[in-house]
Amino acid sequence: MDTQVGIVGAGPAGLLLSHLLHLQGIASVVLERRDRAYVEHRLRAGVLEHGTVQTLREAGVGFRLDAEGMVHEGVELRFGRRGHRIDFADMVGRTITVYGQQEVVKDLIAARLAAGGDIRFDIADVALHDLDTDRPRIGFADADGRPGALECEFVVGADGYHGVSRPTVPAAALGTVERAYPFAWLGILAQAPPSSAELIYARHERGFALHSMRSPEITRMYLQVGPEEDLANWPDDRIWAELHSRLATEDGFTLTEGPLLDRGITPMRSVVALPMQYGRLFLAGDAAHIVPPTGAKGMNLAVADVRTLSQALGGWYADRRDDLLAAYTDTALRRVWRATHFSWWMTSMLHADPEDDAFGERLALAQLEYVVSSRAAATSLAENYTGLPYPHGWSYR
Ligand code: FAS
Ligand code: PHB
Repeated sequence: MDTQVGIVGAGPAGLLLSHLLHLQGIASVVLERRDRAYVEHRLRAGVLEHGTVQTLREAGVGFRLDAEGMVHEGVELRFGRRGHRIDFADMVGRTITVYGQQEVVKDLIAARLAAGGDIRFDIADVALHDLDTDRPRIGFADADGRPGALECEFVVGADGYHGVSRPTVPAAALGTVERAYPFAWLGILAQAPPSSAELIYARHERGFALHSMRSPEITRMYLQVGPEEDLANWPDDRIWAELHSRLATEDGFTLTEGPLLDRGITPMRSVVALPMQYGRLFLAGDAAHIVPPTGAKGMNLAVADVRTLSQALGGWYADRRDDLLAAYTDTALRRVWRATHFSWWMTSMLHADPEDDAFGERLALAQLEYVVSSRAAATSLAENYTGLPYPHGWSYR
């Protein structure tokens, strides 16, 4: 046997799992198709739930996060050209931290390599074999194109929505439930100081806009666009004009512009794989589920999956327990479906649905009015957005 756990994918899910297994004395190898620079600079999520921050701290990889992350005690919902703050700290006593996903990836790679971890970049042609036996195998070509294979005891597919793991499972053994949303997000990264201390989620008749950030010098923003929108249709001045329009308020909110450092369009979809395991293969993170980014849940769900899976694998290696492994899908999906519903709810409330009628528009506005005028409704948003508490008794040691 070459290693105990073979992990496909060096994103947050694969890297955190490898680290949590290492803390339990369990060996793993991470196989990543891209190079290190790519995965450490790929622009993705920006908001860490309360529990994600705690998990990274407890696992000893939260030092830079604590030094550089921006702790936020609330967010603003903006509609009808007026802002309404949802105060997380007051309502649920929890916060979020703004810290780019690529920074989490850098911290995890550094921790694994410092501990002598085995992360192999530029790996091609990954293929999974014998998943329904107790000696699953991963075939691949290494960075020099030489054929290789890893014989493991478990394989974890942490290779994202477009990875090879989920499609390897026989169709009869795994299905997906999906929802495609009739819009996408155009995201930009601007060299400009944020125009607000906290995130602003804005509903506007022209479409949704989100003001976020990465540092006191870098603003991250998004615009709702059509599902098939072409980035070529969006020169800088059109992007800024649309952001100004959708974020404008009666009291004269001003948006600071700056050179664009990055731009991209992300489709909006929800997908959940059922089940999240097959034989000795376990799926974690985007390989198992995708949520629209409106609820800032994608990366946080990946962390939650890995907390559950690392504890289940730890139980197997420590006491040959297989109950936690057998329960992985059910345990993970409780949180996945809660986050999927919340992401759908936030998306429906804040986006101008082109397929909706005037009735639908009024329903969304009524929901927004209720959330900003009812402590009970605002508390529900706060507890979901900051992340529901994890089940008690988790430990990776
Ligand atoms: P990832 O996709 O991060 O990592 C999978 C890794 O597997 C990648 O490094 C990939 O290169 C590798 N891989 C794939 N196939 C492979 C193969 N065959 N062999 C070897 N390696 C392979 N979430 C939010 O919460 N907020 C956001 O704003 C947000 N924005 C996003 C923008 C974009 C463009 C995308 C695609 C996603 C966004 N997400 C966002 C969701 C995102 O953050 C994911 O939830 C998060 O990356 C999940 O982490 P992983 O499951 O580790 O998957
Ligand atoms: C981000 O900062 O990238 C971000 C924040 C909140 C979201 C989505 C993305 O809901």
